[in-house]
Amino acid sequence: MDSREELIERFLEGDIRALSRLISIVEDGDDAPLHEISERVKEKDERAKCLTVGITGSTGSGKSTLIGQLIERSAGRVGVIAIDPSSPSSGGALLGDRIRMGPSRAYIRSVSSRGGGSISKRTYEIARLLELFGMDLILIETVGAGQGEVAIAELVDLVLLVLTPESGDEIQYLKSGIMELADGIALNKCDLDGWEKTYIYLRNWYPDLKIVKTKALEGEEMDELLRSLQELADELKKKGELQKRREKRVKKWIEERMKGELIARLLDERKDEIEELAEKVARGDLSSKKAIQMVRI
Ligand SMILES: Nc1nc2c(ncn2[C@@H]2O[C@H](COP(=O)(O)OP(=O)(O)O)[C@@H](O)[C@H]2O)c(=O)[nH]1
Ligand SMILES: [Mg+2]
Repeated sequence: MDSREELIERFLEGDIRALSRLISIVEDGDDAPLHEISERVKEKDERAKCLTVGITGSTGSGKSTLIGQLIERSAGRVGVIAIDPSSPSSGGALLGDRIRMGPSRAYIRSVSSRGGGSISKRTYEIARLLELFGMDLILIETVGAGQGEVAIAELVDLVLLVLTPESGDEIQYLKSGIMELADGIALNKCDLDGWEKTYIYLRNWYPDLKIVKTKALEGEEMDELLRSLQELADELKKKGELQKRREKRVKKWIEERMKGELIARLLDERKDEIEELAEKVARGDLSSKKAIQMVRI
């Protein structure tokens, strides 16, 4: 077994196996390596160049296929987080927990959503490790209609929604407010009949959204999609929106962590006192109202 210190050293030297090991540690709930690494990486430089994109949509819409194509075409290093729902999807084989050494050197990681909606609780931390490792592009694949997409928007720079012709997804998403969270749409499977109708519908309802017609299976329009993502990021950057989103998610994360620390410390310090008060209430020697008042002091 390598020591923590060794793992971190190797991570900083660009060892992808050390990255993988550290992700496992962080995934298990230990933030220490993340804090240590953030302090040692020239963070501002890393963050300025990495783009994090949430790719969301129904199961079978072609998200994994699309991601595979983007990896092939991306000039930089790509990190992928595939958030698995409990049931394995057809994309499992493509986006398994393995290291893919294509021309662009991508790292793909599957994480389970652990029953907590469609987003793993540790997605933010894993994405941060990928960012600090020096990825140029991070793609986070999520499934689910509803809360999942809402949560993903808080973790990424921009959200790409993958729709397919005549699936009716757009109607369902319209109702749940997901369309409002999307920065762009990939209308995938445009090799299928009926794509025009869906495309026109989307164009009419969302004139301001970037909509790219794709055929992920054939690898068509993938350069166009990559370009669109970059354009979207540039536009958001110009408006100061990218920075705002990034600051918001760091703030939320660190606030939660600090609160957690504080609560743990207080509970530890006052464990005996709490137990004593609880026993008094249980015996009828103290009212619950007084116990609450006393613990506040
Ligand atoms: N006809 C067609 N099929 C596609 C296209 N893209 C993906 N698929 C197929 O759709 C199925 C689901 O794709 P997958 O990438 O696993 O979808 P995911 O569940 O959203 O990740 C697979 O059988 C793919 O081969 C496309 O552009 N056209
Ligand atoms: Mg998939």
